[in-house]
Amino acid sequence: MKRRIAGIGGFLGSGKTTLIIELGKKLASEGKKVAIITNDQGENLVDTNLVRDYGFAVTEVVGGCFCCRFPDFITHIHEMVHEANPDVILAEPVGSCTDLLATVYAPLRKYYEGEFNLAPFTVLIDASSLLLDLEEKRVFTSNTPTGDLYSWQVKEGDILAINKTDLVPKKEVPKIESFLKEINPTADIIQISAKTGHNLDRLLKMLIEGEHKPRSTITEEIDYNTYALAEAELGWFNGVFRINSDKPLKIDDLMKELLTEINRRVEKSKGVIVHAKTRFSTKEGWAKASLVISDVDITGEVPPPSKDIDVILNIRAAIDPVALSNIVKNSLGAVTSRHNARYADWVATSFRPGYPKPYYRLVHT
Ligand SMILES: Nc1nc2c(ncn2[C@@H]2O[C@H](COP(=O)(O)OP(=O)(O)OP(=O)(O)O)[C@@H](O)[C@H]2O)c(=O)[nH]1
Ligand SMILES: [Mg+2]
Repeated sequence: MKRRIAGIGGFLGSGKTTLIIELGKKLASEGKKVAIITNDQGENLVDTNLVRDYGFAVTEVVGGCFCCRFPDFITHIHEMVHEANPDVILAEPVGSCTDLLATVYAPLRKYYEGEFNLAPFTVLIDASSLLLDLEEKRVFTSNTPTGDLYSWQVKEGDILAINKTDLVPKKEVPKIESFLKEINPTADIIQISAKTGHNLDRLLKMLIEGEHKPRSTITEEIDYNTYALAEAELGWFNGVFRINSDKPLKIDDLMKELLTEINRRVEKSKGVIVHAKTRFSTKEGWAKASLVISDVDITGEVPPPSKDIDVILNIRAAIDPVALSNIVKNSLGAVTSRHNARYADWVATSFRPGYPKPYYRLVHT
């Protein structure tokens, strides 16, 4: 039996994990077995734990993107196929990654044709971020390495799913569509909201019934130096720690306070958080909080106040990674001391992603 692999890409914070969970729930309700593969440059991932929280079979490729760690990607998929026997595998590449058609889709088609069939490659667009950007002509729309990376992501989508449409006025969406069409005239464009569920049935149908086809329309060559510069503009922080207190602490307030404090300090250092996400868990449950463009959004069923909280924190920000790590530590110190609490068992890494060196690169195949 051939399994279907659906790649769900898109920039950091565009809603990939949220969408994957929602699509996974829909597939499961139709009796299909779903497995998910997540990916990051570092370890200790909020996304992997979150997907597991929702009960899905999950595996992760850490320490580099699917393209640079293609053998790991395949080994992990094979293990998951053996353990979970999935009909559909939903794959989330790192949000700062591109050139995935040549480095992941083409090798899958060439060397694993008998095992997998490929759904159209979906690229998510955060409608609210892009709209802000279009209005102020900032990061994604400008002639910067990040703007270039973003364009490549858009160019690669068989499907461009404009996500978070619940956050933008309807009359503004055509602006986004025409921006996308100019970069990628052949993609199927669909407006969705992973949060409200808008158009997800339609998108799922496209993913289950459609086929990824080799894209002869991409004729230019990606410039890996520019791509590497874009990735290197970001500081990466992945950490785990525990918060202990003599009195029970309110989980949602604490998550908000921590992310807001970190954001305030990053802004003070002239940095910008692209996506900060955290998972707080207690004996009684878990919740996730995300900060994209300064707003904190909480998902999951927030557990009751607790004295012992396990935290995973992942941040991608335009700031020096060492400065970022110090900011996280200082913010955590400030927030815990405000509540007469303490933090312990701190394990963290911070770094800039290295130069992308894909294992395979098969162009126009
Ligand atoms: N309002 C709204 N929020 C959304 C939607 N989709 C995702 N979000 C929120 O956007 C934030 C980021 O979502 P994620 O699913 O973590 O994004 P991601 O693309 O997986 O992020 P990275 O893995 O860090 O690249 C979360 O707070 C989500 O709840 C949507 O359709 N509408
Ligand atoms: Mg994610």
